[in-house]
Amino acid sequence: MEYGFFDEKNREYVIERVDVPVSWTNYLGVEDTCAVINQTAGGYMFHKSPEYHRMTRFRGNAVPMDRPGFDLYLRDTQTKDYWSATWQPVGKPLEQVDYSCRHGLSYSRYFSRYADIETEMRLTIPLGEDVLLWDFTVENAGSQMRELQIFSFCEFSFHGVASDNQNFQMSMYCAGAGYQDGVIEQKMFYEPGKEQYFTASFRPDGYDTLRDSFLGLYHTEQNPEAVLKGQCTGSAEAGNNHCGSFQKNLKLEAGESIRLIFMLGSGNRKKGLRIREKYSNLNRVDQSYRELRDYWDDKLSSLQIQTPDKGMNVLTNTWTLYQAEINVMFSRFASFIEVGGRTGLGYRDTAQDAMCVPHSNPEKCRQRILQLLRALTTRGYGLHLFEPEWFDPDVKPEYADSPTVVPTAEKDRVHKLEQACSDDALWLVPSIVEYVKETGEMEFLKEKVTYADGGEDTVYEHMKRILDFSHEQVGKTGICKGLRADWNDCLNLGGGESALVTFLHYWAISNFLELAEYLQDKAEGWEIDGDIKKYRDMGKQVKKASEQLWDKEWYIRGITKNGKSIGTMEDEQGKVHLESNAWAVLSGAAEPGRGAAAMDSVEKWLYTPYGLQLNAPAYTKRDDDIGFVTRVCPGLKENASVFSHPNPWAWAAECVLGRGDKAVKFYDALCPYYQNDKIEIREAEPYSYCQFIMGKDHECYGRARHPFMTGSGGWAYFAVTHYILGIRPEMDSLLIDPCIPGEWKEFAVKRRWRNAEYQIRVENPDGVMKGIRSVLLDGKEVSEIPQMKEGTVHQIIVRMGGKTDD
Ligand code: IFM
Repeated sequence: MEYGFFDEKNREYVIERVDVPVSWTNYLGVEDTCAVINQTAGGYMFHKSPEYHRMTRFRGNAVPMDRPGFDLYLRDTQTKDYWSATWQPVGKPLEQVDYSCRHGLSYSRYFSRYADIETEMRLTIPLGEDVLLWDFTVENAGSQMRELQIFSFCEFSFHGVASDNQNFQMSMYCAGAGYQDGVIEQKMFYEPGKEQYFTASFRPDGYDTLRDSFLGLYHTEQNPEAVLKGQCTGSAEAGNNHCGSFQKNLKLEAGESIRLIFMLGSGNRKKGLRIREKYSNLNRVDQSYRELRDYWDDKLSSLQIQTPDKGMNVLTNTWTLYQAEINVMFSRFASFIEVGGRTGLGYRDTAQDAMCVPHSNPEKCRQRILQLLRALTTRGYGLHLFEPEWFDPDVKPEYADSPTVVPTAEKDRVHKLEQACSDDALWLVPSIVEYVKETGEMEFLKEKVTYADGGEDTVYEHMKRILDFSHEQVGKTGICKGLRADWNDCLNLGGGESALVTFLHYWAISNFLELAEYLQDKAEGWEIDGDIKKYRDMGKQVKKASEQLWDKEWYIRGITKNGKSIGTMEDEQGKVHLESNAWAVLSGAAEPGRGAAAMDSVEKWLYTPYGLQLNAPAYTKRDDDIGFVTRVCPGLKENASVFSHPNPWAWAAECVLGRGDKAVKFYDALCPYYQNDKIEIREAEPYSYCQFIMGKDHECYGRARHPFMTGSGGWAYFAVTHYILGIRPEMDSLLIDPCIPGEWKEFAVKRRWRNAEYQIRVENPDGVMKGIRSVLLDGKEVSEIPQMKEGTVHQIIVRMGGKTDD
């Protein structure tokens, strides 16, 4: 069953049936202010921190779902009938009202048609301003003059998730709201800087600043009393709960329309007045749309693909990059699942996010990498969850005075080794290497950066500490310890050992060596022969140790602290695990014969039409020696669901093996685009990867949960572009080494790299899956593609096939 379609031309997903089974999310804002919204404009907004600087409220996991939001109501003064511009919150029967929603890149548009009245509301946060614009057009599409009233509603927060949800005596009586000069201001009385405003491009005919006055006692957002009566009450008060509600009375002749702009922003009344003036000019509003479009055009144009796989094209060209970018911008703690009660950066997640988009967002990736480097301890492990402000010399801790924050205690706690996850910092090594390959900024490696526990050293030295930490933290077999967790949050091996981390360590060492060897051979001022030798030896040791992980047909997942192997031929539950097998191959540590056998076992045991399960069969008996995974319901999350994030590792692994048909088979299975017509099963939006899809052992097999904020977006993008299409920057050249299904006859990619454009056409006349016969650069055969002059455009024709002698 379909609920909508991809409008490729406009880069929008069009939701035609808005009664989707779960919220279908979009993210507004690309700088400091963000709104998380759904297909009926439910959602919330924050400035910088969803935890400490909430602008609007959200009642997470509540019924009805996803309230409050950014609501507009219409009321016919003659009939007294009322409805909302989005299906919820009024929820008129869908047979009576025509509703639809278009989610685009950093904006959403909502349409309604009811009783000859047509509306469009567009929500967006313009570049350069911390304000949500509600751009509302209402048209009388009938043949009679109509008298209408428009009401807005949003609910202000007490500036923090904790203040909104507990101990109201400490928050409710410190905040107040009032109306003056066309602006509602809400403020914390004695905390300057914590104000927000609501204003509009017109003078209102009524207002409410108190939530309960607008809604009325025993009413909800579905039937606000002010709307029922057709009159706001003019409420204002120090203390209490606050809202932004304006009333506008309209007379519309037949065919007449009017455009009104509502503005909800961070800042005081003075700022509200400035913003009001700015965006009362509709040209400025339209200009802000063009600016945002240009912003995304620029990003998307850094890589565009045209392959025989439609879903791959639509997602990679727009939606998967969008998802990956949103993760880098807002990290993981703002969604309809994570409703903002946690904040900061997760070490491993951020490190992986930063690896995936340095071509489209080098500044943000650089910033994230630096934040992670500063949160690295001198011993070489990263702080699993931290606030960048703790370590950033240029940022004063903005929320340090909040009664809900105890940065010092938290900082001390996370410094302890027992809090360390064994994989966290390892992800950062390839991210740094990717950043350097993308930008060519070799000087970055010499930049001095502080450590979380004092002292400073270069970026290069930080990388070595990371590798050394994993080298020290090994069990008696030489396999890396699992510590608190090892990417899989629910595999808590402690002093037991993790195959995934060992393979990841090997990959990080290989990445580091590629960089170090380049520096030694080609860059000036690097005498690092000693390092190269040391890490080559380390790599050999790791590879040798990893051989013990082989179990006849696949790699085991690890060994518990009590010596039990996990994921063996003998196991009846948790028999085969995706992470260890994909990483054995992807890292290059697996012997060729074993690699292919391991991935065959992955297909045999883990493949489903919705993607690869993380493990199988599901655990059904609690075993704390293995970890929390054995307490999770079978088929959900880490216990045998199709966990999306590691799926791209398997696509990449298949490419390492040269099996493009399997890589794309696995890609297509997970690809949300291909589940657009299965929403009765999938439930979640088809334009975003979700954290997981329920596995075979669950009665709701195929149902997807937790969109957007997952590493799957970044990794899917990375695996498609770097491995399947095989286009990846090296230290000083652009490598093209695809691994595709044999039936693909050709594909094309436009790639911007270091400010030159490469228009690549790959031809596959012999129907091979891997192997390059020739490369033509602007008509001349070359052995590699060098970095070309900035601003130039180049044609590249790559012919796949076996090598010939002629
Ligand atoms: O790797 C983790 C991630 O850090 C948070 N979400 C779940 C993943 C797998 O456990």
